[in-house]
This record gives sequence, C-alpha cells and structure tokens, in this order.
Amino acid sequence: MTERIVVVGAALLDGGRLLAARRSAPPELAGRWELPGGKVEPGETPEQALERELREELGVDAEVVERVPGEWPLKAPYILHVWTVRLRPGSAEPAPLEDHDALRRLAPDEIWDVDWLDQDVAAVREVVARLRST
Ligand code: 9L3
Ligand code: MG
Repeated sequence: MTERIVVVGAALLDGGRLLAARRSAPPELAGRWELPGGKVEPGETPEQALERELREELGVDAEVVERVPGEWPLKAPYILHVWTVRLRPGSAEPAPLEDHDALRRLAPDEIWDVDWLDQDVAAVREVVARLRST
C-alpha cells in the first residue's frame, strides 16, 4: 500500500462564520484560500498536529472538536482530513503569522467569495453542509 501522509485542516467556526486563510507560499499556492493547518508529524495525533499548526500559523489556542467525515486527496502522498475546532477561552484572535497573508471570517453567504485551493473546495462544501444541518 502506498504511504499516505495526513494533512489536517481546521474548520474554525466562530459565531456562524468560517475562518479562511490566504496562503503566501509556496508560489504555486500563494493567493489561494484554505482551511489552515498542515502535516501531521511523526509521533503526533492529528488533533495535536492541528492544535500545533494553529498555534504556529495563527497564534491561537484552539481545541479540536470533531472530525468532518471524508478525506480529500492532495498532491501525493498527502491526504486532507478536516476537523472542526474552536478557540479556547482566553485565546488570542487569529492572526496571519506564518504561511498566510490574510484571514477572513466568512458568513454562510460569503463562503464562495474567496478563491479556495482546488483541493479544499470539496472539504469546504462538506463543512458548509454540516453547518446547515445543525
Ligand atoms: N494543503 C491543502 N489544503 C489545506 C492545507 C492545510 C494544506 N487546507 C496542502 C498544501 C501543501 C500541503 O497540503 O501542498 C501541506 O500543507 P502545509 O504544511 O504547507 O500547510
Ligand atoms: Mg500550513
């Protein structure tokens, strides 16, 4: 079986809005929007990896809530898993510290206003469908 490396992405929901982050690197992805996150490192659980990535990238103290069902292929060998997350009380507000140059909190009717990475579109669709059904 081919090895797969999980990339974890965050559906950070705040007051009914979804956080989107605009990548500043690498050049082929710069300017496109994504669910922030990154690669799970050896020895980490996906939850630990996502909390670490959000601390590094956005400066926040986030708590992973639950997995959004599904998995979405990225450039091999990566595969995207998405989790809903929320900010712990006392967390700083998200800021684009690393790898991003802009953040937006998208209301439900603004979700498709940004140019999501191709690979994130299906994941975002799943996140939005679940928002509507809760
Ligand atoms: N990726 C795609 N969508 C996402 C994330 C967090 C990552 N929501 C892709 C971009 C990179 C790879 O996964 O090719 C690793 O991500 P990172 O560690 O550069 O954030
Ligand atoms: Mg990242």
